[in-house]
Amino acid sequence: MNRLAIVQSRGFGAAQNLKSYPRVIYMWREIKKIIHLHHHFVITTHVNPDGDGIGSACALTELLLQMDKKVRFVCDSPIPSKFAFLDFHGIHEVYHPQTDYSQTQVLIVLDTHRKERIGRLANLAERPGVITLCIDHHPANATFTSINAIDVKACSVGAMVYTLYKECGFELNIEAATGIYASVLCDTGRFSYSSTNRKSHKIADECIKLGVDPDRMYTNLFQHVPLAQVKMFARALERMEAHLDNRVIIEQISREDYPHENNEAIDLENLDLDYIHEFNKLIENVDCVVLLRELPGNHVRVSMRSMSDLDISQIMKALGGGGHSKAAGVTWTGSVTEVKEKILELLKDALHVSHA
Ligand SMILES: [Mn+2]
Repeated sequence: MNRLAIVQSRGFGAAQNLKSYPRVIYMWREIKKIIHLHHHFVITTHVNPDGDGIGSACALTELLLQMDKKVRFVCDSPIPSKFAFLDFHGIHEVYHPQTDYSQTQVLIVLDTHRKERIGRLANLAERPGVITLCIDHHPANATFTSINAIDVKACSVGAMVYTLYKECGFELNIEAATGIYASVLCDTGRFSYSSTNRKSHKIADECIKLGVDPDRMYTNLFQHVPLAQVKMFARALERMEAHLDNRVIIEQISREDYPHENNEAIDLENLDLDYIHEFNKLIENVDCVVLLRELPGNHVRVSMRSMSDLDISQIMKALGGGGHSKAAGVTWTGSVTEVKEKILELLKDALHVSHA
């Protein structure tokens, strides 16, 4: 049985709850129809794009090119250099208000369904006559796009683009396979998260058969941690705290910990700290790890990972953030101490711990 896609038409508001829809409505058909009927496409993904957003955009670009469509990949962020190899046609552009997007007929949003996550691409989404599609795997209560394929069971959006490829009757080329493989590898934590399923391995198998080199992909995507950042992590580890019967680990990166090598300005907000969470997953018998990172301007970036059945998306939602059940976050305005207390309070309830 085909599993997929929650699709609804424009006008769907927060008043109606997506969850009240049958969990899975098979609606690639609608998306295929829109693709067939139009010619000028803009693909986008969330700001600070990750391997899934970029990998799935890369694969979708290939599909649309195979269908003789005009494709632009426009983001409100640059592509991190480690992902640049996925932009096979050099088509990625950072959104610019002076650029002419008037030919755009369809905007396809990948790996998010939230308007505020696509930055200034929201201007394009609001343009009269532009049809908006969304392909995403984050739990959604409402969307701003007209037609949505949302599959919370999909291991990555790249895996959903893989399905769309098959639905459209096209075979993956090596470029599409590379994008899809990258998306699956990144969003499954290299086949280790709970999102990893048979399909992720099946897709990987097909990509490798088409020529994707797993060793090279690993090197390209993951071997990028500067020594200065490892030293920063070492300082965070030194002041690591265990709370709630050692079930909760809290790590904190203070402003003075940030590396300042070559006096280069670092993009503190977008530091890639996945390697820290990869390390944290090795810790025995904990329910979750909370990484708190001081940002300029009285902000704290909170990123949480759950190692048990604990659904941390609820915790982050309570603080105004969001995410998946096992990986979620929020940018908090206030002090580290304040947000730490709030999180511990929420976790105490969630974990049914009677004492702190
Ligand atoms: Mn994703």
